[in-house]
Amino acid sequence: MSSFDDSSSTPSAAATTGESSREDHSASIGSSNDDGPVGMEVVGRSGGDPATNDTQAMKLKDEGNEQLLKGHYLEAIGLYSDALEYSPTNAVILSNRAQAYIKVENYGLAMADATAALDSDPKYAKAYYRRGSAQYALGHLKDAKKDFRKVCQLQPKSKDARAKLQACEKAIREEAFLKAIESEMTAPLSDTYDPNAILLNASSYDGPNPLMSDGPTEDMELEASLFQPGKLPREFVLASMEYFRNQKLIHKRYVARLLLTCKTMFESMNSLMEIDIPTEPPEHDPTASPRVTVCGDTHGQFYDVLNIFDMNGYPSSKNPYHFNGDFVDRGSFSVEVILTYLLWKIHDPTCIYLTRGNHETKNMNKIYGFEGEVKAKYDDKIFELFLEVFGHLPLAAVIGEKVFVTHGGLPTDETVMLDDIRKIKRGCEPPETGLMSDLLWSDPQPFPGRSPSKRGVGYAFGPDITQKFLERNGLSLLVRSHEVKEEGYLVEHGGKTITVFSAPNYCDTMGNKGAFIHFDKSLEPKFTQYTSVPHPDVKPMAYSAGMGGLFGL
Ligand SMILES: [Mn+2]
Repeated sequence: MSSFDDSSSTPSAAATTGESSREDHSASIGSSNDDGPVGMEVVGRSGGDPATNDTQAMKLKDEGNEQLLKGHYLEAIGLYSDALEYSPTNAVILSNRAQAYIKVENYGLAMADATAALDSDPKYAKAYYRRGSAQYALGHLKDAKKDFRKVCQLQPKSKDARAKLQACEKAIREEAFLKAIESEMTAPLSDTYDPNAILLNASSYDGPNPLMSDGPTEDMELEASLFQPGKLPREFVLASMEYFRNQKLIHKRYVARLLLTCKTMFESMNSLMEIDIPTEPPEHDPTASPRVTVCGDTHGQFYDVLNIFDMNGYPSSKNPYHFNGDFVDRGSFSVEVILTYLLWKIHDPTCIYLTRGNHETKNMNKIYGFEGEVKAKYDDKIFELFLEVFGHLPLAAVIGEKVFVTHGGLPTDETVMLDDIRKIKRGCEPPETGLMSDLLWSDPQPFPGRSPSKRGVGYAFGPDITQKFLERNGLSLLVRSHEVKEEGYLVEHGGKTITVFSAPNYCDTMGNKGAFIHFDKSLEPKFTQYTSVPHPDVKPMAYSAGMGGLFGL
């Protein structure tokens, strides 16, 4: 619980959030959404009796606080926006809306609101706190530190404020340390890490082994050979998924082998994948048209991923899947989700395709749970290997030569060709700007042109930008993910942009459906929607304790 929280606070582990769009929730958000960049002077209903306006504003703010508490972030944003129409420069309301924006990862809007709050009340500590949190999420550690220091000055007795400042200073020191040793230790961990040295004690591990024999083998060469692309037995993948379902973990030695192979494999691929529509239907559904299944964000919701496979069959070369990024964070079964995808990938590289999302990154994993989860379930070395794998994930795909798929959205530079995307250099965290960041972070907007992103990274791109990109590259459709949608998907830009999101009831609070898309050779999208299934009682963000605390979660 954060003492800076105007709306009191959300229950610790359950407080989680969604990336989300405002356009498609206009009914619940209110008309003030169309007002353009937040933080601008809003000319609203002020003009009436000041006392009445104030009462109205406070009433709407209280309603907003109630929604925020329930984890209904979009509704809260709508109510705060309505309140601001009556009291446009109210620092408390602006600061509360900033908090709601942080919950849905709209860091750009959060910073604008917090700054506007400080314009009207330069001594409002909570607004510095909100802006510091947004800066921190964006990796702007030094700016974050300035804001947290200001909070400490304004509230010298607050232990909470000091803890935040210290966490921030620690992160800055860590970053400086990593930079300093970079020159001596240029070799990635994968170059020196030796899975053969990991002891597997047969008496304490009752999980599956890749030979599918009674116990693990001591023949390291044989074991390693099974973790090569195309060699991993399907039975082992299925047995591992079953083991995960029962909340057990396959042995660290297998995970290490898997990650090392995946890193090498992704490294050898281009940043843009070409995926063909199969010529034969899935084995389990021989009368269906041959198809590729595209899924959006799954965010650690392992039991919902199992449900997708129940509905749509296991991955195979005749039933290929494309998971479009954001496999991890938020949901507390992120390890199980990503291991499942990687096991399938090594079983048969043509049965599953993976593109990187903005959550397959170090900064996000620190805040939204995956780092804590891997360290709790395995260790810090395994986490480092995961980061190496993420760094080499491809960034986009073209399905059937016509459908462009990427996690966030389109670059706004109007000369970008597929070949430029194919050649993007990987093996790194996404830079602040440029092609990689645009693909991972951007969102569509309903009106033409480009705008600064509500998130503070990437851009918002209009229908004209989509149209020109598709035309220039001989494509017919953009499929992207990255934003929760009430129906699990949303068609925009005159049918040219589809958002698909596959984590139903996101973070256990959003109430949305999940969806996936089939593309057969007609390349007409066919949607399947579904609701969430029960999962064991581990709340979303349960492993984010360290950094999640920075966000008043
Ligand atoms: Mn995303």
